[in-house]
Amino acid sequence: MTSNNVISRWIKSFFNVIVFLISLIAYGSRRTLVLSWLGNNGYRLGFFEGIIATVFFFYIADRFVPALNEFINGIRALGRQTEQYHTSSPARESSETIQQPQLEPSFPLERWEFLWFRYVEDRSNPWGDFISQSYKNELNFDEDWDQGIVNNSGLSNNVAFKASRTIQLENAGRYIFRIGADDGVRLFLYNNLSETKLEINEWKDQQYSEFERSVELPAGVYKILLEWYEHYGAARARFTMTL
Ligand SMILES: [Ca+2]
Repeated sequence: MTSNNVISRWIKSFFNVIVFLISLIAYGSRRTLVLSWLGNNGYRLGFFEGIIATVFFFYIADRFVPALNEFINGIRALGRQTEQYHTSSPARESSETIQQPQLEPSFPLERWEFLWFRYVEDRSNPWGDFISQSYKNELNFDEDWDQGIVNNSGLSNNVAFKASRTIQLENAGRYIFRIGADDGVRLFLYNNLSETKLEINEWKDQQYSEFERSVELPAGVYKILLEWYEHYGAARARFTMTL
C-alpha cells in the first residue's frame, strides 16, 4: 500500500479503531474506541506514585501514528504523580481517554494503601476529586498534621482518605482497635467472607477524639477499611490494633 493510499484511507475512514490496553500492577483495562470524525484527537493519561503503566496502542487503520507511539513509549514510569498529554490525528474534536488508578480500595497485603480525595461536605457522598495514592507499611500509625498540609495532598482543609489493607492473623484472640481522628473517621473490619466483624462510625466534625472497641477474632485473613476526613482546622489520624 502506497503512502498516498494510506493517507487516503486514513482521511476517508470513518472508523479508526484504537485498541487501548493498559496494564498496571494488579490492574488492567482494555477498551476500543470508534472515532467517527476527522481531525485532531487528544489523549491524556494520568498515573500516580507507585504505579507502573505500560500502554499499547494498536491502530487497525494500518499503522501507528509515530508521534503517538513516541508518547506511549514515554509514559512507562515509576515515580511521582505525572500526567502527559498528546494530540494526534485523526479526530477533529478533542476526545480524551483518562485512565485513573483504581479508585476503590485494593486492600493490599502487608501495607496500607491510602487513596486521597478532596472532602465534600455531603454525608451521602463525601468523596470529591481524587488527589493521589500513598502507602504505609506500619500497621499502627499516628499522623498529626495539626494545621498544616495533610500528607502530600497539598491541602490543609477539606481532604479525606480511604485506607485499606489485608492482614493475616496468626493467633486467635481479643483484638483491640483504637482509632483517633480530627475530624471524622469510620472503621470497618471484614473477614474473608466479607462479613463485617467490627464497625466504628464517628463520621462527624470533631476535635481530636479516640474510639476503642475490642473484638474476638479467630486466626485468619481480614480486611480493614479506614475512612477519614479533615474539614477544617487541625487534622490528625490514628490507628492502632493490638492483641
Ligand atoms: Ca479539623
